[in-house]
Amino acid sequence: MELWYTEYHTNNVKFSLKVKEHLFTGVSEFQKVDVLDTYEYGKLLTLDGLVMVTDKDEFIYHDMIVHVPMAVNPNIRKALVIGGGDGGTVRELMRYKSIEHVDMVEIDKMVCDVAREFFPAISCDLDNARVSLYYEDGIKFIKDKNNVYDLIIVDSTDPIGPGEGLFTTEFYTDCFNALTENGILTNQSEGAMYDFNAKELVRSHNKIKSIFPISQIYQGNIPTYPSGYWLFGFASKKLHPLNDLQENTWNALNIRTKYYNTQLHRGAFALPNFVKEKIENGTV
Ligand code: AG3
Repeated sequence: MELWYTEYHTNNVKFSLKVKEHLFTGVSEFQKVDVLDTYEYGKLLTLDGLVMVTDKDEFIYHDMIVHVPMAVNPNIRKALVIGGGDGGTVRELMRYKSIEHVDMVEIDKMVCDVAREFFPAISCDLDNARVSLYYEDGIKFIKDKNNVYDLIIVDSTDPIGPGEGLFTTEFYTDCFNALTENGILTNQSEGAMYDFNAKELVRSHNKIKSIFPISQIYQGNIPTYPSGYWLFGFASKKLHPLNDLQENTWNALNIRTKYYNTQLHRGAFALPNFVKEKIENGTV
């Protein structure tokens, strides 16, 4: 008998992976958490049935959400990660000696527990001495923070369920206030191919660009996310993702990455016309 996991990317598109074993299923206060062992992508973590990470392609997402802002400001000392319970984002941040401290706020402890048990290579820095882990609602956590973080990474789910409040104007305004003068915000911004994702991309970008002087979208290829083509947001008070790219400084750090490099950094901001149009027009 064959066992397959399926995520509906739209009502008319299914994405399926052949499964060796269903390793974990649990229902937390916030969502349904599952771990599956798949033939092609290794272990897979899903939340409410949607792909979050797989062993095989997680490096792409985590490289892009972390190294892009770090190469624009390699002097980042204090960072905040909202969501990211699997630990991949924190793992990449910990590769910079210059980072003094990371606050990570994950609403659902079950995600971290499951990551520790089934994804040791992703969760390996959750207990790093430079990381403070809070099992709290990121929306509340950030409210009273002023001028504290050089970098905020919103490593969220899709804007349905517990991730929804992380796509609001109020939340982005709180991020703006929590950032220092050179502060950068990166977030996962959904996709552009399917309407559901594209609507969220445009909606969140419209909000962020009304708050931050600099706001740009960049891309990465993530085979297990809807359409395999995914987008990220880069927003900041001062630093431009291309004009301020510290190419030589970043390369001198000698951080070995599997996806990111500074040439790709430039290319990531060169968007296809169909995406540019949606973003510029502010509609899908
Ligand atoms: N964050 C999830 C991105 C959205 C995926 N969407 C989907 N499969 N429909 C990933 C967290 C990784 N740290």
